[in-house]
Amino acid sequence: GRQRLGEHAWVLRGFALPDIEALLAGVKAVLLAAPLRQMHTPGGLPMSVSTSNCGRLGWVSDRAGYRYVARDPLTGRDWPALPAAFERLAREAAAAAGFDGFVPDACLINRYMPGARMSLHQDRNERDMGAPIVSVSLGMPAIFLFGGHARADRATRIPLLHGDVAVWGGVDRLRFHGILPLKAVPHPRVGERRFNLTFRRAG
Ligand code: MD3
Ligand code: FE
Repeated sequence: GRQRLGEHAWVLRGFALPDIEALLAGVKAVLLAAPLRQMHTPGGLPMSVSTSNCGRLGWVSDRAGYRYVARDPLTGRDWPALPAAFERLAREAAAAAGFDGFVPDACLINRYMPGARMSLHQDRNERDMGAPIVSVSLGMPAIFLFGGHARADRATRIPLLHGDVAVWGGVDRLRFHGILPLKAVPHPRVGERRFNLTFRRAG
């Protein structure tokens, strides 16, 4: 089913389930070439989430700020290419939410262990704010915070489960959002972790 969160924000329940094995194989291959690492905020604090990227551009954060770069600073090489299953899923999910022609050039992989969280923030480092963001949840469940356009706006709590895909664009693209600290509820296939893939048009 398709659950509407905002004018241009949708959760597609279980949309990725038919492709789960291809997606997990893609995550495994990408993380072999571009290992997970803990980024630091521009303020110098380590994030509780570990990250990597695939696609032409990858999101990084350090004392110099948040930005997209073509090379992995850890290996000095280009980020691994987007696996075909990633690109197709992102395009099909965007179309199902009314965004035809979405071609992502960046995929951020976030890995949450129990207790990891992401505090309320906006995604404003992408050049093309007309393109949506597509997010795929794999593994342990999480509670997503869907806020408004000001940090102080009340946030709605939305569970995101293994296989759910969320799509955000248009007027909802700059909403504040976050993830509550994860509970340790081992997933039968993925174990005690959650992966979130976010597909963007960054360049
Ligand atoms: C709503 N990741 O990487 S994805 C991020 O589950 C991020 O790892 C979270 O926020 C995660 O920046 C949430 C869902 C998401 C992504 C972008 C959004 C929701 C959004 C942009 C605007 C509004
Ligand atoms: Fe975000």
